[in-house]
Amino acid sequence: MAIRAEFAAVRLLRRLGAVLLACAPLLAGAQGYTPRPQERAAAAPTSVAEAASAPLTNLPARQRRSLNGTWQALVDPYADGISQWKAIWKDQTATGKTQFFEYGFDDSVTLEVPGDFNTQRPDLMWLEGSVWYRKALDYDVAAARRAGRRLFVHFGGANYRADVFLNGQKLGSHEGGFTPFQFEMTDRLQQGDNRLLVHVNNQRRKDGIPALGFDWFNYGGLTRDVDLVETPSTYIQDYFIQLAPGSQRRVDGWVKLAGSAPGQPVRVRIAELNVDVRAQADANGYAPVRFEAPFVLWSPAQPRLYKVQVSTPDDALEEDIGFRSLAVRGDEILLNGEPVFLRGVNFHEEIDGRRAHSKADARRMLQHAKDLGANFVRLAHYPHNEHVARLADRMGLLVWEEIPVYQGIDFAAPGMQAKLATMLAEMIGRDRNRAAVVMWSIANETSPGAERNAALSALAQRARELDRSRLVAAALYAPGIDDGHRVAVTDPLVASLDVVGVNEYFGWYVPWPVEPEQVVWKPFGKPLLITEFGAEARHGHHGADDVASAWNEEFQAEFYRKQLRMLARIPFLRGSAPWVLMDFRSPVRMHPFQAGYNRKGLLSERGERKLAWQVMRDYYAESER
Ligand code: GCB
Repeated sequence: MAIRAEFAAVRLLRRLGAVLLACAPLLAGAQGYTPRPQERAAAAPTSVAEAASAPLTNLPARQRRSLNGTWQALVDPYADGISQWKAIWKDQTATGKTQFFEYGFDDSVTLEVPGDFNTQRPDLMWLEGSVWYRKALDYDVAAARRAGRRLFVHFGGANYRADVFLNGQKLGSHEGGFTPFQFEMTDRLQQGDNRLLVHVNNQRRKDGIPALGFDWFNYGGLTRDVDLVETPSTYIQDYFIQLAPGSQRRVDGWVKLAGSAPGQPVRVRIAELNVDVRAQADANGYAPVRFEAPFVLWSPAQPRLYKVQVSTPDDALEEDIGFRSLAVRGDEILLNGEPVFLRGVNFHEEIDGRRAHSKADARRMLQHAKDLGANFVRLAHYPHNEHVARLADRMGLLVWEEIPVYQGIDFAAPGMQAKLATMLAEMIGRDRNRAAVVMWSIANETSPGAERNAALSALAQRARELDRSRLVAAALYAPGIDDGHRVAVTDPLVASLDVVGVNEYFGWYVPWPVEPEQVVWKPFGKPLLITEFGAEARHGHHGADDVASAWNEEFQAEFYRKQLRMLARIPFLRGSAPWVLMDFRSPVRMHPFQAGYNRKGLLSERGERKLAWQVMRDYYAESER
């Protein structure tokens, strides 16, 4: 009911666009924040404290043991094992005659990790609740300790809340389904057999991010890679090696060390460019890294990456990193100093009717985007797994990454601002060295109001403090119509953004106010991306192109032609991203033609092309010329 109510509200909001438009100035509570260039230059780099709370960067380069594979699993429908009035479930087997436990892992079912639990077993398909995972772990911890090594368990993501226990002791908890987290195990691991227990709960929550209603499948479980990572006692925890804003040659970054003696020398090398820079970490482990080099700049046409080596006397990591500059000039987006048009597409982290999680999955999705002629992808509506950004770096696709601040967020909930900030920091922390990532999006379709305006403008500012080298964006609700044909974007959040995304559904949720070419978009002095537009069609259904309710491909293709007629007449349009690349599961789409899928895909969920695919493909081929 809650979801339906939310979606009904959203649809109503769309219909009331014009009314909202008129009220927007009244709804605007906080003033937005637009940093002047000099403020940007002066903004301090990421503080040590934030870097210290971030998980280990560059996991692939580290000494690690994958904990992926088959885990034992117990479904706990009443969340009994984590209830406050009972003992927390432990991995135990009765030893005496009078001892018994009313749960047990020994003969439990199994689940593959990474992977959502819903689609691995038919009885879990609609589960929104608790599942416990168990993994036995045999590690030579004595040798690691002798060598002064530290051991962490690292999760790429677990939806939505996770509680992690090792040998019956709690390591910690994490909230948020789409960002990485880790716990140290150095002193808790035993020589020989160890038991890792992870309780994962994917119940939707009013104070969650996202909250109760969203238009995608709520896949639960250990959806991403799990690793045991070994580091030296003083280790490279994180680094940021990207060009300084406004420069195409100068890197202005830092390396952050953590551990017992963080004040160590740091070295950064890029052999191909004869870069060999040394710095000294301060007592907090923070070493500024500044140098200039004649980079071949990264771009979609030439996604050039350099092997960057970061080392200390104890630790060494290598990573392929690209360098490119990004700026906004008036209503233009500049990539390496040149105006760029973003030929984009949206997609969810879903493939073959399950949560996508592997490099192969990521490659398939990104290849579809390439085949469409895209140079840009919007990862809807949450950070996707790390493979996606890493592959985008190699394949030459610009990326919009977004935290799941989606529609009905309860901005007034206690602790919400801290939760937002943490999620943002976790997303930025993971991908800030990816040249492909050009925009951090702080929200999708949130309604203006005092609390929301204040929360999101503070979040935009936070994003800039964490990373001055990228643009801050959000996707806003469809604007209203003035004078019968003028579209005005009046959301006060615009003032806080570098790039403004607008989701509009003229011709689908709302009727065209006038003919597409008569619609006039009022300029607002910033780059505009149409971050969503789309209509539903079931692959293989054919019929008249003017009957939406028939769910046919001809209607969808005609919808696209009309949209493109409007887009061609927006002088400050800097890119578009159709909603959506592929049909995706959604429990709020239960019309018989939808059958549990949002059918706005240009491709079916099996990758079959609908007629609209070619319309969009032609448009992108044309705009590339
Ligand atoms: C939107 C949302 C997206 C939905 C889409 C739709 O505006 O941002 O998550 O799936 O509309 O299909 O209604």
